[in-house]
Amino acid sequence: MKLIIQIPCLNETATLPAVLEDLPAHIPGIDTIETLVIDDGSTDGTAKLAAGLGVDHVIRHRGHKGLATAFQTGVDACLKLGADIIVNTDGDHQYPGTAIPRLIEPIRDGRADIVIGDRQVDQVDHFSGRKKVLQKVGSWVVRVASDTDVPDAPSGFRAYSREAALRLYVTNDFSYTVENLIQAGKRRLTIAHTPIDTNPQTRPPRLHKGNWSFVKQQASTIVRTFTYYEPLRTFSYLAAPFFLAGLVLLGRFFYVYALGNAYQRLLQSVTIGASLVVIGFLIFVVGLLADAVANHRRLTEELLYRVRSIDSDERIDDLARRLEALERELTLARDGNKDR
Ligand SMILES: Nc1nc2c(ncn2[C@@H]2O[C@H](COP(=O)(O)OP(=O)(O)O)[C@@H](O)[C@H]2O)c(=O)[nH]1
Ligand SMILES: [Mg+2]
Repeated sequence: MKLIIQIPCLNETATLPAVLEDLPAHIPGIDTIETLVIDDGSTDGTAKLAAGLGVDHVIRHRGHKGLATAFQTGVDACLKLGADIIVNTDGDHQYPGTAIPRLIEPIRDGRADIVIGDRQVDQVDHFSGRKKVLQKVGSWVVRVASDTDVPDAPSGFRAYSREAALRLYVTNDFSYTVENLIQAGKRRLTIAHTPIDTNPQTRPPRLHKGNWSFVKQQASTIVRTFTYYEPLRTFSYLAAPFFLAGLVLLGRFFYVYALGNAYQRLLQSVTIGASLVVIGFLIFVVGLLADAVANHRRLTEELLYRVRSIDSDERIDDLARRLEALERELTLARDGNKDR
């Protein structure tokens, strides 16, 4: 079994040595452990440092593309390099490399597709009270949206089986953590979690400017991803208040009308009620359209899975190489024949 530990980095020369130092050299049941640094256009020489420190694979984005893209670049590279298990950890030394053997255990033993390192947010000393509450509420929303029971949704310390890595694909530019979880939950992958301690903070988080921007971006990712997977439910929830309010107004009118009372007073509510019912109905129709789009997405996901499986299959690379060699030999033989 081959494990590749990937570390997306943006200007991490100060902490990368400590991160690498902590990584395990041997894990029972794992034959090979390799490291991969994805340098997302750093300006401090992170890629060079990584290569100098003996990182097995270094990929460099020419410009800065963001963490979600860097993560996906890493996963695709790991698949091509033949990883059976992929671990992601951060370059700021937030997560303990020494916990990796425990993190991958459920995947190695065939009990899970994904394992999330649970920082036990309550116990992180450098998180403010407000940040802890936000993290907890956020994780709860993700649990509901993804039908899973992960305690720490935005944790970047996680392990993926090859199958899970092939199944999941990040499409937003901001955060892979939440999108991957909702995709995984909706596609019924098995997600486990394991408690981890975190290292003392080495520098403030850079990914987002404060709690508010974090909440806004995560909320947008959650709503959009959830809508991709549950369009009809989402649009039915949106349509329901309009539809119900409209029905109440119309019902009241018909009730008064049926009793033979003075209904002229209520004519206005007929107009408003009918409009609300129509609006509710139109929102529902949009939901039907979104549902059709979602069905296409499902097919596209399946295609993507198969294409990526082929694309990262070493046997196919090997075949292509042998074919090339054969072609070369044939050309040589033909040229030789011509000369004679
Ligand atoms: N590729 C990439 N990585 C980033 C970016 N910002 C942060 N990172 C990396 O993502 C990881 C987590 O970033 P960090 O600033 O610690 O955010 P935190 O998750 O809030 O602690 C680290 O390994 C960073 O080097 C970015 O814009 N692009
Ligand atoms: Mg961090």
